[in-house]
Amino acid sequence: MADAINQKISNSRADFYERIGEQSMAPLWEVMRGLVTPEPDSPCVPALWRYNDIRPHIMEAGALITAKEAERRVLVLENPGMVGQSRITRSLYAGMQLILPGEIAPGHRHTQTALRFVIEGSGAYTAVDGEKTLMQPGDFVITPQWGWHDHGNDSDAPMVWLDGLDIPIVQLFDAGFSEHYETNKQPLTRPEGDALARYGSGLLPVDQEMGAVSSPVFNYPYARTREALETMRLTDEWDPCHGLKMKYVNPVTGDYAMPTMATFIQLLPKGFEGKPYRSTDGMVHVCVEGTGETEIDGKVFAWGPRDTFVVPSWARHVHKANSGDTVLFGFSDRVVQQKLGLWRESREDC
Ligand code: GTQ
Repeated sequence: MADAINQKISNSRADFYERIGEQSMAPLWEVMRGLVTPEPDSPCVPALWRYNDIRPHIMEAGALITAKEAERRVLVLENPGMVGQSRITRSLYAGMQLILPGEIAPGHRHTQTALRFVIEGSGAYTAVDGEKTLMQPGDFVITPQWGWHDHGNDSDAPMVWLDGLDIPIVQLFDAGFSEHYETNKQPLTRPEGDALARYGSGLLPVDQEMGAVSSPVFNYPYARTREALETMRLTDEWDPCHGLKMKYVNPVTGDYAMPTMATFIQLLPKGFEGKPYRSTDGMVHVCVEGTGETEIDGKVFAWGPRDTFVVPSWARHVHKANSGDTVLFGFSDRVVQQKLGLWRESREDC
């Protein structure tokens, strides 16, 4: 009897859903639980890309297509939980870009913001808005939204860098525009190092306005960053979860260096054993120096120099450094979440 009644209800509901579907409507109560969750329920899974494993494929791509034909010769680091979606977390894209000696990646611009984190090679360049910067391993380089940029390699060895872009965020807003530059290379109007001297030396032009959302410093050289970490460590004050962790900032505003991606550098001293931590920003890490491991939701990922790994939103994790000092670069959408009042972290209940 009860079964028959339930069947009747279920049939009339199915019939109702079909009829309202024709009016482009749907019942919230059938999907509510997946929409408004008690805590983040991310399709992103923890993952590690060991550079030694992926490098042969990156080099193989170099033999299959030129940087010019590909426009950007990049192997996307796709999160295994979101196959086919060209993203490493729900909100961020990452890929390994290769430029061989003598190649150029032609000029273009787009509303997506990009960061480059140099993994291998030395002396290839990126030109942004009339200034060229030569890149070294560990340098963090910014391509601001809608800025013309082209890349090239006048050195005699391949260069590989990690691209981080806010492609899924721009997609979310349907706000993507792009265009090609009329020639491969843009004209250079400022000498190399101008931006760093003008904006990254504890000085600013006297009438500098607050305007731009991205930092005018577009290369944060690793040599400077590393030296800063080395001096700061002398005070011997270590965060129990993060070791010594700093954010890259826009010197004009004091905010994060880019509007959609927060970037970090972190020193874990020899033998560091972190306490558990989680936050709502899924974080992409690159190991620059040292070796260590990160336990993410109970699974251990052991990494070394040039390896990339991703910690999903709200995943409990613990960093450990092995016998040497370790430096980790990181990027996430924390800057956006903080602007929207969404960002949360927890050290206690995880
Ligand atoms: O270098 O401009 O990995 O436009 C993806 C899209 C790099 C770039 C990527 C891009 C670029």
